[in-house]
Amino acid sequence: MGSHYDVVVVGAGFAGLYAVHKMRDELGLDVQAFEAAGGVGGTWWWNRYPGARCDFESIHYSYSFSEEIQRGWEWSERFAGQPEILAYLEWVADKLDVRRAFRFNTRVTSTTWDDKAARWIICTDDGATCTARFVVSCVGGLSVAKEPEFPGSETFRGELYRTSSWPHEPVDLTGKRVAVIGTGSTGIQVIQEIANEAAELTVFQRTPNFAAPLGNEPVDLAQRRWNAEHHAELRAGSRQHMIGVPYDPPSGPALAATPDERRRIFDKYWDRGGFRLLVSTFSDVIFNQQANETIAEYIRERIRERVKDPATAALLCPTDHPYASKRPPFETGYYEAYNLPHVHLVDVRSAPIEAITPTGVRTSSKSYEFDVIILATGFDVFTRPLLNLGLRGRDGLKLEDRWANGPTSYLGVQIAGFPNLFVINGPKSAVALYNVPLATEDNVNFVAAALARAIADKTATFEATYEAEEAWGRLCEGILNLTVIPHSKGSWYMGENIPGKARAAYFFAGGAPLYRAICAEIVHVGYGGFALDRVSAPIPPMVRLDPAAALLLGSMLARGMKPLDELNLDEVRAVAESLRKLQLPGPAMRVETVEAPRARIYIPDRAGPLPVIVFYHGGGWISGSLDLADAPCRRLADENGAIVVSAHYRLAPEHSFPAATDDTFAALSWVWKHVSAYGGDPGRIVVMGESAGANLAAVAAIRARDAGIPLAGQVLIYPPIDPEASTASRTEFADGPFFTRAIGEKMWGAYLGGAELTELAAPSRASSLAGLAPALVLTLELDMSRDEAEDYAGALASAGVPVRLHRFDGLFHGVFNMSAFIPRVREMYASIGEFVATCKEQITEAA
Ligand code: NA7
Repeated sequence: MGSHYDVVVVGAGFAGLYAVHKMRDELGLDVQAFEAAGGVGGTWWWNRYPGARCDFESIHYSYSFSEEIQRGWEWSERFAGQPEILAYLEWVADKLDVRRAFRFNTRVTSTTWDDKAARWIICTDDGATCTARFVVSCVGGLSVAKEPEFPGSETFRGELYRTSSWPHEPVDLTGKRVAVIGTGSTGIQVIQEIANEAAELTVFQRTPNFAAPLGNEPVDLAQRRWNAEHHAELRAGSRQHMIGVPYDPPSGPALAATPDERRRIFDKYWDRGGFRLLVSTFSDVIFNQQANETIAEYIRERIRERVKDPATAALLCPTDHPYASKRPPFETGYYEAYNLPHVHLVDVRSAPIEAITPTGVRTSSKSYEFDVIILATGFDVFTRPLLNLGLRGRDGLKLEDRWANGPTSYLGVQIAGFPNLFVINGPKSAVALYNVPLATEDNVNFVAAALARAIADKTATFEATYEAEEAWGRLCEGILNLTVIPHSKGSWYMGENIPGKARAAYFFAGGAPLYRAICAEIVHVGYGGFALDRVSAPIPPMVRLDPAAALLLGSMLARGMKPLDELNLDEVRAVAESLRKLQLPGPAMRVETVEAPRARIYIPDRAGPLPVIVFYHGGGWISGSLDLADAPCRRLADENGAIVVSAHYRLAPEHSFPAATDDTFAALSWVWKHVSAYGGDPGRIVVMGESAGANLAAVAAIRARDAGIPLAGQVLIYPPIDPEASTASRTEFADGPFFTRAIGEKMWGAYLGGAELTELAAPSRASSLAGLAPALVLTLELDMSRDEAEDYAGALASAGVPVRLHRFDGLFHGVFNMSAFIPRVREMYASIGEFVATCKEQITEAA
């Protein structure tokens, strides 16, 4: 056995260079690195094809960790070409002096876990073996080319090139008949670059792509310097942006805009170039097929404007997949290339390529002759580069067996069963939709912190648990299913570009802010979801989120939402009112207002007498309004065929306890006496509230019992019950998601205003709960008030009150007001509907 190291790093791209620097220079570890290529650069070492360039601006597609590196390099183009990016990475490698950590031209062939010694055994293709406590894979996601499906390439008598292993010496295409197979990002870059060089260029296209302008241009000297000097302000906010670049936020949903507004916004971002067309136009294009079609048709129109021959234009217009369901490519003069007389487009969807022949390409309908064939047919993404490391984990577990049904991982960083193996930008990481250098730095930093922790604690094994991996997999899949991405056909996004490969979620599509927040939470709770020396820490709340709730939280983070407890009173009130934008609109109906007590009465167009719901809005007793409750009350009235009275109450701290409970009880008493005038049945009143409003509803139910007001039911939607409750959920969800213990305490404090805690504030303190109206208690898994609400439901049941308890997994406090973005809120309405219907029956039976 050869040498032993603390860490073996594999790969010398963006990830490998930074990982070596971080582990060796910052953690002081003994690091050996391997790279199959002859030098540093990763993707940018291999992909030397004509026209190769990045499609995030170079000022963003570069490292951010070092002030010196950011200041020291000036980019000559907005989107640098491959030679400049490679030169940059070589310059960085020299600056960090990391080359000496690498053995180049050395491929790792097997990586085997030795459980007894708690270390990895790494074999390389030069016959050497070494061992390491940790392996950090920096092999990249798109680093293994797809195997060509057509036979005969070895028989071709001309020159055959693959874009992903392009020769280092110049390739002269002048005067030659050239074929390009593939029209993904790579094919498009090659085609537009060589169109003017080749004598004849024939493009074999199977699926047309939605290419949009890149917007590349040279950067003059003064601007270059300015960019280097002002990197901090240029990059500010990048990490809080969904895709890791500080582009404009979108202008709301496309479906809410007029055709003219849509055109104006699409034009604006079409001209500004790159991913802006996707992320700065409209918020729904990636989520809603109908919205997506507006942008898809816009791009098709632009293609038809640019390509002169209508038949060729038609062939270039994608119609079988939504925009951005495949990785969107960007172009510079791509479509104009097809106006050149010597550029030909061949549709190999209708007549597939059958073989490469000694003289060219044969499709099912025709043979073509070429001097040069260029294969731009894509990559076996994410899984193949790791499989090629020959990984065997605990008990000889082979990675190919583990991944037989598709990749599994936790955060994309670890794979259960493979202790001490860390992956930078692995399958199910955020990298596919997150500016690569920043995604890379985030992952390397996370891994370095994990290593530091393991070393400090003398932890022999650090690994993801199977349960955490499953939860993460569910979240990745759930989020992806909310987007149009699964509607792509043949995309590497879904693993579908490789025949026989498992169709799965290969990446986390929740965006950078959410991914970063989840990683931060995992660290904060002591590596939740990981097992250190086989002792596992619980999976943190954010990993257990309902996918839609996760996405909503991600977009709040991207909009710079501060934790609620850091907001002042006016800001909390503004946030509460802003929740209205997250609600589904309520149906139109007759609404009456009364002033004493102040209330809105929602009256559906049904024959009465109707059941009655008295509703109290949420907002922590300090915020919220009848406006906030408007859409929910309309929906409750419509779905339940009920008169809904939405009752105003005075807010703290201006009006502390008992103002709110007095107001809400007064409203209930008024309803009992007067609701028949509005078509309501005073014998069928259900008192209902959300959050603090649910606390008020519970108290109102007690006061109603004591005052002899008959209630048919009480619906408590995640009620806070007692500020002094000491429950597991208060601890577990103290930091959210969304609603924190600190804001909860502030709200209770403001409401009570120093008053003594009695049953009129904390209903569980009532001397007796017997004789209360039947209750429906809705609780949320990821809510700090969950346990006190469930305990209250238990106490009601013990007192003989009929109780239904319904807990919703994956949801956090406040979601009742987020129905437009969290579809499962409809389950809460359904539960309420069933309960209210039962209340009717009870009363009917009693009558
Ligand atoms: P892509 O995006 O996977 O594109 C590969 C292209 O090759 C695509 O047009 C494929 O058509 C085509 N292809 C693959 N196999 C065949 C066969 N058998 N016949 C005809 N055409 C075929 O890879 P790229 O290298 O362009 O881009 C990869 C990433 O690099 C890119 O997303 C950026 O992140 C950077 P299909 O669509 O499958 O019909």
